[in-house]
Amino acid sequence: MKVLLIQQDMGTREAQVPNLPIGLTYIASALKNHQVKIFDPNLYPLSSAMDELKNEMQKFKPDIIGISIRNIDTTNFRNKHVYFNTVKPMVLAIKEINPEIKILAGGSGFSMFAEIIMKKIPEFDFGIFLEGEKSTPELLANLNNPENVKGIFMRKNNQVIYTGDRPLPEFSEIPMPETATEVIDMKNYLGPSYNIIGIQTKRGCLLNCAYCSYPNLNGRQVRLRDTKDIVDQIEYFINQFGMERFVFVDSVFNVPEGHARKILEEMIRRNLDVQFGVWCHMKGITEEFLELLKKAGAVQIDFSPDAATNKGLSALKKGLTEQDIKNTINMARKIKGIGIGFGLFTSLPGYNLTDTIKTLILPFKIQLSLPGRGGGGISYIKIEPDTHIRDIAVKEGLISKDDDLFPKDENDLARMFYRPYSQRYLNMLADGFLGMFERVLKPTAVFVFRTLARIKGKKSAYDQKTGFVSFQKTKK
Ligand code: B12
Ligand code: SF4
Repeated sequence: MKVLLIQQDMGTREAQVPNLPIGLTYIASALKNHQVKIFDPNLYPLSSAMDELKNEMQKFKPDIIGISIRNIDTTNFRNKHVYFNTVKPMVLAIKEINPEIKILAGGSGFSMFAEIIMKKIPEFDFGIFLEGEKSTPELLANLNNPENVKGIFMRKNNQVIYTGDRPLPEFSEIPMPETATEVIDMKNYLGPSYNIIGIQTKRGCLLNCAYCSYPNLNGRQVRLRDTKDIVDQIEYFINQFGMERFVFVDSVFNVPEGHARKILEEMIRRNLDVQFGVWCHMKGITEEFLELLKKAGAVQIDFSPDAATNKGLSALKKGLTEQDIKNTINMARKIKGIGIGFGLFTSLPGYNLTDTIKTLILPFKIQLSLPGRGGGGISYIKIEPDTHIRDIAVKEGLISKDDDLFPKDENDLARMFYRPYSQRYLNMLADGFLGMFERVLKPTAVFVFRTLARIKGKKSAYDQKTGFVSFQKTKK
């Protein structure tokens, strides 16, 4: 069969560099017996993307279409945007070219709201729940008997039905993501940010943070991939496409640590000339491990303590204390020339003025300890389905127990953040402070650090995500 796999259009071209659609490259590798092509509308200007898609359909003449719905919204209170609303217009454009074509949906955003999306977009014939490497080829082989395939949303007698759970695929057995030029043009993803190309070393997360949907999407057991295979993949990307930077997309890279260590040691042994970004957990992190990361090519290490105080850390079930944060900052000070980011939330269960102030000043402490290369981003928790924070929000009357948490638009999205009424004054304080930080303090800090970098004769890199400047060496 001819299968056209399409990435969701983000609906905006500002500040968003198109990421390599990693989920689709894995699906394409699972569909080796079919003729597959990946189309990414985000590579084209917004005004012409749908025409490009129609052209692609006319040229390739697919028998079936798959759409990846990765993001529903920004999950960011200070930049509220609903991405999902571009999906229906894309489906209608597809149907305009071929009204009979079957369309399947998949992706993490889809899986978080599978039944709702199937109901909202009746043109979707099928939905692939969770990881699709096994279920997608099985479905294509059983299009006349889809009910026999587990892990599928489908329609029967005008109702949406689910065919039942299936085990998540064994990650070590899944082939390397498909990157053949007739499937996807990797040259489009060699941009200046390390966030564009993702490399996955494991699936699943052993931790259980109160707000997080990752374990619902990829399981609470970790499924590791062979370390040699991973380094082979990185080396192949470097040699084949000239990849200079990438990001490890794992939930946390250093859990379990032995696996991460083997990958880094192998990268060093092979002397790979590449830079990367990575998320690490603070528990068990050592100066020696940070050094190893740097030696292997890490230019940005992000931590998600998520809370600045013991009260918040315990409410979020992080398994961390304020001391762990301090220790990590102290260790990071000794590892020079590398960006260190800390993700934080304010407005956590039970927060008072002291907790809020401690949260607001932590990014400054980080900046002072790691001048020009340390950053802390503060946001509010977006309440996602099937998470512990959702149960707390229901108990506290913040949302109703029937709330499907699917945002219709930006106004609707606003109420889905954990901002309890009892903390309204604290949140006003935080909003004012964060607004001032965005408009005044951050641009000033960026200016100062860039000037310092210039005086010191070093290159500086400004990170859009963490909003800070680092002195790391950047490749041309
Ligand atoms: C790594 C990551 C990032 C990295 C991506 C780096 C890169 N180059 O790939 C960075 C930091 C850049 C990032 C950014 C963002 N992210 Co992010 N990200 C993730 C994370 C942790 C892993 C994604 C991943 O790589 N998975 C590995 C691949 C192989 O899996 P997959 O894509 O899910 O694909 C599988 C299945 O979904 C399915 N599938 C996928 N598509 C299709 C299509 C078809 C047809 C079929 C059949 C099957 C199928 O099969 C695939 C193989 O098994 C997820 C959490 C998660 N567990 O999904 C969040 C997540 C997807 N991100 C999220 C968000 C919000 C964002 C941002 C919008 C944040 C922001 N405000 O800027 C941006 C958007 C960027 C963009 N352009 O898309 C949210 C989305 C939730 C929501 N409510 O919308 C998630 C779910 C995290 C969360 N908060 O819960 N992200
Ligand atoms: S926040 Fe990170 S460490 Fe915590 S459960 Fe989610 S993916 Fe795992």
